[in-house]
Amino acid sequence: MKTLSTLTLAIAMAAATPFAPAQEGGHAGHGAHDAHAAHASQAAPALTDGEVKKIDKETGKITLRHGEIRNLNMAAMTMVFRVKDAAMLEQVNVGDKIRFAADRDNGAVAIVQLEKAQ
Ligand SMILES: [Cu+2]
Repeated sequence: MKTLSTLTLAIAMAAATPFAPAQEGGHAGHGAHDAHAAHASQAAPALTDGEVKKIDKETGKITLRHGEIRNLNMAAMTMVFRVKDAAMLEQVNVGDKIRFAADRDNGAVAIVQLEKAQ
């Protein structure tokens, strides 16, 4: 069962891959990002504590060990998230303690807010 769902996911991701290469070479010009400028006025889900385990800038994904995410009904675990804005990945490093908000974005879970924990 686990193997099957993993395989299905792999196929789904492979099918979606044409997205990623379109970004190659497009990473110039990332200047000074103010980590706090992204605090939007929209009502965001409550922040969850996490720790960065891995960052994949190529695919816009981040692996987090996270606490309970109440708005997603998700228990604490380590998992890979997609980030809504790739610039979020520039703000953190592996090993950082963070606070983040994840929500469903077109049916898939994505990190919609990310900040370093102080
Ligand atoms: Cu999770």
